[in-house]
Amino acid sequence: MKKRVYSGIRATGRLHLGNYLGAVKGMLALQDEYECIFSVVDLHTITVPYDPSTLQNSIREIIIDYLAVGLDPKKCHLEIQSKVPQHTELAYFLSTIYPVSRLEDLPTYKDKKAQYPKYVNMGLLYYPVLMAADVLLYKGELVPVGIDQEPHLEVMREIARKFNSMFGPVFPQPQRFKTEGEYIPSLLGSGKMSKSVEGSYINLTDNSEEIRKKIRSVPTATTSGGEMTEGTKVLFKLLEFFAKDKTAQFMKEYDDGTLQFVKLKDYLADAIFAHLKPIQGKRQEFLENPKLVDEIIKDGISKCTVMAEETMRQVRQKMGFVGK
Ligand code: AQP
Repeated sequence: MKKRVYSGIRATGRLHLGNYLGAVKGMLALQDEYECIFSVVDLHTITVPYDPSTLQNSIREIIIDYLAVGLDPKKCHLEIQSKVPQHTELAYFLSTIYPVSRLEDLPTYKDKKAQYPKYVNMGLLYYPVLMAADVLLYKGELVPVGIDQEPHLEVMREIARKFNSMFGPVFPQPQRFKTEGEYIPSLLGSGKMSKSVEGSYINLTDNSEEIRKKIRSVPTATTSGGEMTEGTKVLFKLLEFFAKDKTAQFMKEYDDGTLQFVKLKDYLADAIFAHLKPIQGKRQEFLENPKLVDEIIKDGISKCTVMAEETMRQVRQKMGFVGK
């Protein structure tokens, strides 16, 4: 049997370069070789403030982004988390074997508490348990996600080990599949690129003007040379992904003190757009074919439900929920 891969993205906004390089690139790398399930994790979406009237559209936008970047429904299953109710059933079972104190210590929980001090809810605390259930439901062994998710992967493995030792072997020990873009910094020069931090990101759907404007606004220094500012580091990091062949030349100019930042920025902006343009073209094709998208979603959910139910049958039986 092929190893299983699981990853998901929240429907909190359009995909950005951080999601693309940190998670989606990993998904693309794995879809040829493994049995992959890629999800829009809508139940995780609602742990932060959101608008119910736009939720369904946001979910669909992520599915269309997945298809546009090249996730192929012939090679992987595309899922919407809430449409496979076994996710929440398993999460509840797993929550009964895991200590609250460990969850309170997790950096992502602390970050979100600081970001939304008036929206600290049980779902936010429970997030890593639901995420563990997401992956374990499919017995996922590889999880292509950014480095910010590593603490959640550890929780997942702890839960899997504890379950196996309490009730008997069911779950594997999932590992993070690392990509070169596992951490893409914010364009603002501090923190990570994030959908919910305005000014921090470039979306996969941005046009050339938007990209140029955003890249031009990355804070740099007035002259080049010496210790790099965080903003300059971001530019060089993005160059590595989108214009690798020019990095050495720009770096030399930087070290010589002759670099004109605006030249680097415009070069980079054009290179990013050149990379995104075909993705945007494919996106348009899927937007114009809603029936096909509906069928892909329906098919993905139906296949995932069969796999999910198979695991849940084992879990219910092991945990004493099946009579003789
Ligand atoms: N800056 C990043 N660099 C590398 N990987 C990243 N990921 C997110 N930001 C970066 C990876 O993208 C996947 C999906 O993330 P998510 O949308 O489920 O949640 P997130 O990590 O909270 O992403 P955002 O953009 O920061 O969303 P908001 O602002 O809504 O919280 C994950 O694999 C993540 O590692």
